[in-house]
Amino acid sequence: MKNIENEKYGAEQIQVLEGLEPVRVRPGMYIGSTGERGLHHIVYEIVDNSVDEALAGFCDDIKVTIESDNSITVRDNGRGVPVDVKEGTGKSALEIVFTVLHAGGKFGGGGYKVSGGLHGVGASVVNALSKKLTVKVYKDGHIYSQTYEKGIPTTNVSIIGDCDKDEHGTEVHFEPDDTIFETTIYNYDTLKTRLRETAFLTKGLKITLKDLREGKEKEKVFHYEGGIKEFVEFINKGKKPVYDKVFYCEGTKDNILVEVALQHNEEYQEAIYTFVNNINTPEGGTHLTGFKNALTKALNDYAREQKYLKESEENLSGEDIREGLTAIVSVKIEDPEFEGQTKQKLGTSEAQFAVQGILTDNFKYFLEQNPIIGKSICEKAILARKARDAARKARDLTRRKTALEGGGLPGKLVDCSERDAKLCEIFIVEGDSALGPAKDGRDSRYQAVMPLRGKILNVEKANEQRMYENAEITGMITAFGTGIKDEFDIKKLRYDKIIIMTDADVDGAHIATLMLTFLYRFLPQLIKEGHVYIAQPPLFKVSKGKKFYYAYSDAEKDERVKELGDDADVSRYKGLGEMDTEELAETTMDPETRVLLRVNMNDDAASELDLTFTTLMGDEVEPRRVFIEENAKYVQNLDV
Ligand code: TTJ
Repeated sequence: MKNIENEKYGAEQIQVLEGLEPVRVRPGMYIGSTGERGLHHIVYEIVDNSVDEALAGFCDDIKVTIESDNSITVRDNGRGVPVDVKEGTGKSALEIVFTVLHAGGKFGGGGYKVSGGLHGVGASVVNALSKKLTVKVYKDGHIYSQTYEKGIPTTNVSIIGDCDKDEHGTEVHFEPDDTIFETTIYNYDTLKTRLRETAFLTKGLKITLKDLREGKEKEKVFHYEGGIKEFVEFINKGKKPVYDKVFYCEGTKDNILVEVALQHNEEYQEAIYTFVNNINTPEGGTHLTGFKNALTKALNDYAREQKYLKESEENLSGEDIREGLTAIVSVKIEDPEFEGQTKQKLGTSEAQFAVQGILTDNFKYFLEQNPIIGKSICEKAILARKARDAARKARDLTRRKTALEGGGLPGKLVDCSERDAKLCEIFIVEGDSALGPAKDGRDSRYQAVMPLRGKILNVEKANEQRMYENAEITGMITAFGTGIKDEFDIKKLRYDKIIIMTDADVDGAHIATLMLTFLYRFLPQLIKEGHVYIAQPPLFKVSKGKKFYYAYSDAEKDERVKELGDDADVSRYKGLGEMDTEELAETTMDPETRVLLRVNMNDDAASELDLTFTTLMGDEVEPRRVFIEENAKYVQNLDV
C-alpha cells in the first residue's frame, strides 16, 4: 500500500451534476430493478467505491456486514472520503458525494474506476433509496459523520469522536427503503458470489462478508494473493485439468493494464470470462477479440514449430484450441468505451492490441518453457478438430434425415394447429405416462406437446457429436425451429413459450435442470429473451365434500387443512401422470388458472451459471424451484 500522505485530494475534484428526486421517482432507471437484483446492486454500488480505493493502492481491507435487521455496513481502510468544504458550494465534499448524482472523486492519472463506470451510478443513488444512511470517515485522528434520510441530510458533517491518529477509512451504514424495494431481505450467497469475484479480480484485497442475522450467523474471508490465477483454479475445481499449472501473465500497454489466466480441463465447454475495471462484460468486446487472436496464433505457431501440425495440414481453429478452456481476461482502462445495444461490449480498440500483444509474447514463452504442457494443449486441440469434423458429418446427416421425413418435424411432436408462433406454446413433458393427460388437457389450437423419454443427455458431459446423435435433443431443436449455432434465427421460433413440465419430485427437478442446461448452452437467446418457462404442477389436493383446493407447498397444504378442518382429505401428487386430464389442465396448463415460472439469466456474477425465476401468477416458493435454482449452477457435477 502507498503511504496515505502521498497524495492530497480536495473537494475541487468532485463534480457536481444534478439532484436526487428522479432516483426515487424512477429507481429502475438507476439500479435496473427494485427486486432482489436491485437490492443487491446497491451493495455493490457502495463496495465499488472501496474497490476503487484499493485499485488506487490505498486500501487492502473491506468488510461487508449484513446486520441483524437486513441493513448493510461497508467499511474500508482507505484514505477516507474528503470532508473539506468544496469552494463555491459551501458544502463538504462528503455531502456532495452522497447527495449529488454522479459525483465522485476524479483521479488524476493512474486511477481505474469501478464505481461510476458502466453500471456504477454512485453512492448518492444508494442514499436516495435508503430510509436512513450514516457515513463515518476516519482520518487525522477524528471521526467525521453525516446522516441522511431518503438522501436528504439530517445532520451537518461533524466530528462525532476521535480515533487513533493513524487510523483511516470510510464506513457506510444504510437501510434500503422498503417502500421502494419489493424485498429488503438480503441473500448471503448472492453477495458471497459477487464479492468473491471482486476479490479474485483485485489480488491482495481482503474482503470479509459477515452475516449477523439470527440463526444465519456466518462469516467468510476472500483474499487471493494469486488473483485471477486462483480464480481459474477455483472454476476448474472438480474438473480434471489437462495440466497442473495455470498460465498467468500481466502487463501494461497504452496505459491499459492487462491480466490473463488460463488452464484447459477435460470437458468440452469453453468458459472465458472477461472484465473491464472489475466489471463483467458478458458480451465481450475488443479485449476478448485480442485474447482469441493471440491464443490462436501463438498455439498454431508453436504447433508448427514443434511439428505437431504437418505442413499439409490446416491451422487449428480457435474453437478447437478453446475446447475445455477456462480463462479470465481482465483489463483496467481509465476511460473505457462501451458499445452494442446494451452498452456492455468493450469498444476501446487499444484494448485489443494491448491484450493481443501482451498475451502473444507471454504465452509463446510459456509454451517454450513448458514443452509437456505445450504438447498436451496441441494434442487436445487436434483431437477436438477430429471430433468436430465427425460432429459436422453427424449434423449434416441429421439435417438430411429430418428433411427426408417430410415437413422435418419430429414424430413425437404433438403439434398445435395455430401457425402464428406468437400465440403458440410447447410443453416439454417428462415421460410417456404424462403425455396422455397433457395431450387431452391442452388447447390443441395453441398448445403443442412433446414427450422426453427418461433423462436427457447432460450436455456438460457430452461432446457435440453425441449431442447430434441424441434423438431427444435433435427432436427439440427441430421442433423449436430456430436451428443452433451459426444457423440460429430467433425469427424462426415456432412457439412463443417453451414450457418445461416435469413431475414435482427430485427426478423431475433433475430433468428440468438438464433441460435448462441444454438451453443455456445451445439456445441461450431463448432464455435471454424470456421464452423459457417451468410449469408448476401442484403438490397436493386438499378436499372436503365438494370443496377442494390445490396446494403448491407444504405450508399451503397445512393452511388449507386448517381451513377445511382436520378431517379434510389430502392427496399428494407424486407425478403428472397421477392427475386426471381436467386436473392437469386446470392447475398446470390453462393460461387462465396455471402458475408458471419464467426463467431469467443473471450475469451479476460471471462465473456461475445463474438462472433466476420469476413467478407468473401466485407467489408460492416451493421446494422444487429451490432445487432447480441450487442445481442449475452445479449441473456439471451431476452424473447421468
Ligand atoms: C478520493 O480521493 C481523496 C482521498 O480519498 C478518496 C476516496 O474517496 N476514497 C474512498 C472512498 N475510500 N473509500 C471510499 C468510499 C467507501 C465507501 C464504503 C463508500 C463510499 C461512497 C466511498
